[in-house]
Amino acid sequence: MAQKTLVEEQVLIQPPQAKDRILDEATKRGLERAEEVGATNVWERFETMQPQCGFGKLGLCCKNCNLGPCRIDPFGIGAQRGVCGATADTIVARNLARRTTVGAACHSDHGRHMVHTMLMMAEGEARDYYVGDPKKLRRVAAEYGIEADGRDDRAIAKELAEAMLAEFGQQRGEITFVKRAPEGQQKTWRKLGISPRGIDLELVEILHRTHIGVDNEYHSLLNSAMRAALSDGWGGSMIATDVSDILFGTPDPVRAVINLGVLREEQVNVVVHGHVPLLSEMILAAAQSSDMIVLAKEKGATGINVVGMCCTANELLMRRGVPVAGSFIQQELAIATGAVDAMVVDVQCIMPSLPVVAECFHTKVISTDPRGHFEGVEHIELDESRALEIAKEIIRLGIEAYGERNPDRVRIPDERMDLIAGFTTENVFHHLGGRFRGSYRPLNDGIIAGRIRGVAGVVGCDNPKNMSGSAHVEMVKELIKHDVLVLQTGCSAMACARAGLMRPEAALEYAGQGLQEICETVGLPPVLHVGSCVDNSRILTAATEMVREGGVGNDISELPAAGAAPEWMSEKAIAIGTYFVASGVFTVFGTPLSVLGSPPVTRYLTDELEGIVGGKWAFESDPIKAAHLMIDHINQKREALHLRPMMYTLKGTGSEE
Ligand code: BF8
Repeated sequence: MAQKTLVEEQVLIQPPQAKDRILDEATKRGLERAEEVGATNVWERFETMQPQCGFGKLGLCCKNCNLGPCRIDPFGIGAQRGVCGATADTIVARNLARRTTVGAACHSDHGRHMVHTMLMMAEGEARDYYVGDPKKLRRVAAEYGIEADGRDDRAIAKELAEAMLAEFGQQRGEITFVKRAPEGQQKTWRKLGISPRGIDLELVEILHRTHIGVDNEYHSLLNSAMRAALSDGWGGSMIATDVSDILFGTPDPVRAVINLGVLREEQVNVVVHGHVPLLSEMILAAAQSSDMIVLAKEKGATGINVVGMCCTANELLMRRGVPVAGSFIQQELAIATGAVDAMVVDVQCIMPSLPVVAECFHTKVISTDPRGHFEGVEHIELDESRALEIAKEIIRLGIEAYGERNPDRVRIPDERMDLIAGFTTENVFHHLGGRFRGSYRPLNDGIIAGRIRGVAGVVGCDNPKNMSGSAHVEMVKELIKHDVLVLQTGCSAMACARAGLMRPEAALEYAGQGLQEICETVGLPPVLHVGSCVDNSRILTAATEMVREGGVGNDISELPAAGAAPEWMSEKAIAIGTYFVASGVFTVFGTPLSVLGSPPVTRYLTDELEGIVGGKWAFESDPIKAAHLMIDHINQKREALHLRPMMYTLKGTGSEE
């Protein structure tokens, strides 16, 4: 039988039963329990939604104006233009540009919120916050040209916050962190006219361009989308990461535990879920205060157990070693354990179904961000001027709910896994060199000598469409087996942590001999957790440090490196993929972007872009094949750099591959 084209696969092939592809035991147990109690869940809804809209998958549906909705026939038989006259190329490019913009806006608004709080702290209005890393404050301030000598932290923080806030509305020039990128990337962006000028400006401009009858040319639309994404990667996200480090401390490697089994039967369980660490840090502090602990004990609990969900989990994990209850796909299952007393949510990736699942139990869902509301959910808004007080109010609700918990309905899966997290651009490769060789030299030397083949960033969401976390695990195992050191963020990091890949022992169990030797020498896992999704900015700066150290490429596109999001689902992942590609990284997504309806757009993204920005996209749903696309790319880069052949052959095969 003739092989199906990617378009036919998207439109005609039904995905296999979503539930059958769950790898993680706790997730399986959790889902069984959700089904037992009749709680709605993402797998059931995914099945109900089949078949999903083929026009949507291919990017061929347009509802930007009221001449439509229009859709273009992908097989060339029906309509080939929308009512306004837009072609498939225009429609597909406009849709992708808008989705990129939404993702970039989420990260950037998160960054703005962090900066705004830093300003309030500096002006004495947000008294529960303080400068957690004065050295980083001074380093970042220097990049903004702010004088630090002889000034106190708050004065510097105020000036830095004002300078950063101004970059959101900046109309001319370039945002400051563009200067962090290697020269090669900076030149490419300027030549192509995509160096980001101001964060909000780039996002608003895409909304303008994608209105009916403005930008109708797909190259122009896609290049503008790259500019918007760069304003996220080297702007909003990078600001979010750095200000989080300044306020709450730059992470250091920390041991922790992950999976639904971190919930505690005998304690008040408070799950902090979402993205912005401003309230969750306060909740953690409140839960550790003696008045709250006394209150919890009065209700019969032995204590208060704060655990994380989604990227809020990554933020608290990285800096405080707080246990991680779960990733995106596990959020409903946490409630279905019957052991969650309060689930505190802010923004992004919070399933609208949570209150419905919570109705089956005693769980109190509490929304806290002015941007994020739910039907029937109590809203207690974070007011930064009395953050700790609000955090205590929320903890009190959790303690009250604990009093209503029915112990007979509690089923906590007994699965939990150790991990090490807390790696950053500042510390990650210093560990490879040991305490006295704080530079990227050992990493670059390891690559040059053929012990480490290269570096991969594997990031993004988990998704029932692509195997509910197992695609991450399969891909990452294949990469480390081939001596590729893996950096991870987001829910991808959680999937691999659950599978034990973030323990130092994982090097012995799964890594190729070269990577294993290096990991064993310095006691590192072969898979490094570098944080939340805004912390993908750490991967950009780590790549830049590798370039700066020398010997492995003159810019990011020359590095033996690749990126992937095997199970992406969020528009933020599109923005991340776009700024990776625009920064010179070959990037593989597990399901195609919704662009296959336009062969020219697809060709531009997956082929021609490489000659323009140095990076390009690939789409591959099989995680092993996807890993080999990355390995092949890394090998090509090694050859171009005339690096030595890999030092060891692959165990048991007698060949390098
Ligand atoms: O920002 S990886 S599901 S939680 S979008 Fe969301 Fe995706 Fe998880 Fe974090 Ni990122």
